[in-house]
Amino acid sequence: MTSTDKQSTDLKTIAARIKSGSITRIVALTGAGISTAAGIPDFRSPTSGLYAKLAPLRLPYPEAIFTISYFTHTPEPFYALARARHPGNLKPTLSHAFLALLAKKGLLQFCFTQNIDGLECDAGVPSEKTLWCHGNWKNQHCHKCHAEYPDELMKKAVRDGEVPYCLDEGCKGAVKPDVVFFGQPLPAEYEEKEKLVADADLMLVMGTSLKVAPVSQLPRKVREGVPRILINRERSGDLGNRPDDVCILGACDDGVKELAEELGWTEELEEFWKTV
Ligand code: CNA
Repeated sequence: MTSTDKQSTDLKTIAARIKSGSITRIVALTGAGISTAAGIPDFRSPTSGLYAKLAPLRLPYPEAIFTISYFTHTPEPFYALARARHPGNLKPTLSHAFLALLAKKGLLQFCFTQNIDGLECDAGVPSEKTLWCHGNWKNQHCHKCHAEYPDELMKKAVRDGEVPYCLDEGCKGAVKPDVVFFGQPLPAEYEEKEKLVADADLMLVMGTSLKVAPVSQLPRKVREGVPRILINRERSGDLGNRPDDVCILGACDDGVKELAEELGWTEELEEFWKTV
């Protein structure tokens, strides 16, 4: 674990400001890296990430698997890998629990997640404080006629790696979970919720490569002089470029432990995690 040292702000200072009550509006932005410890591979990690496993599928380009125009005529690759992405019965990680603890303490203004696994809410982050920027796996519809599709049949399709098709004989479109594919719009609330970033007094960015727009631009909307913390295995976006940035490079759960330690919340977080 290394914290970069050329910044004017450090973790201790930020923790002290949280403890003294001068930071109360934390906005979090999370990505696949907070869920890898729960057993869900991310996209871009070099050997374990999903994009590293695509060769046998002979896709024209890696993102095709999540691109709506490709899915409409070739949905098979998506379902060939759906099971690995959606294993079910997962326990939220310490990082998810930390976000829920922030919410419980009244310190979490809002959580933008790019994840579709729902683990933030499973940990206890209130749904009214969460925006699933890229949708989620809770429901599914025919991509053509938008008819609903039963959960049980969807679970079977994912388990078997088979494409589920619309039950309307006249349609027969491929069914797609309500996740946002490349080429699809973000949820309608995104534009409005985005404004909360400018009002944040701390931004916490965790487990994301910040490669997918427009969410990747959210950290840039934080006001100058407001601290931003990155907890990730590698640098991402422009985090680390501002004097008030703190980058904790390493595993998310270790970074969260470091922050919890500075806050004096170590035991409380561990106890809280056991209850989620
Ligand atoms: P990404 O592009 O795969 O980046 C993940 C980032 O997390 C990388 O920078 C990794 O180095 C880092 N990372 C991985 N594991 C850890 C760890 N344990 N500790 C610290 N850092 C780690 O994923 P993004 O979220 O940035 O990209 C956005 C995509 C990924 C969204 O559209 C998601 O829907 C999609 N995705 C979601 C899930 C999920 O819901 N759990 C899983 C895989 C992909």
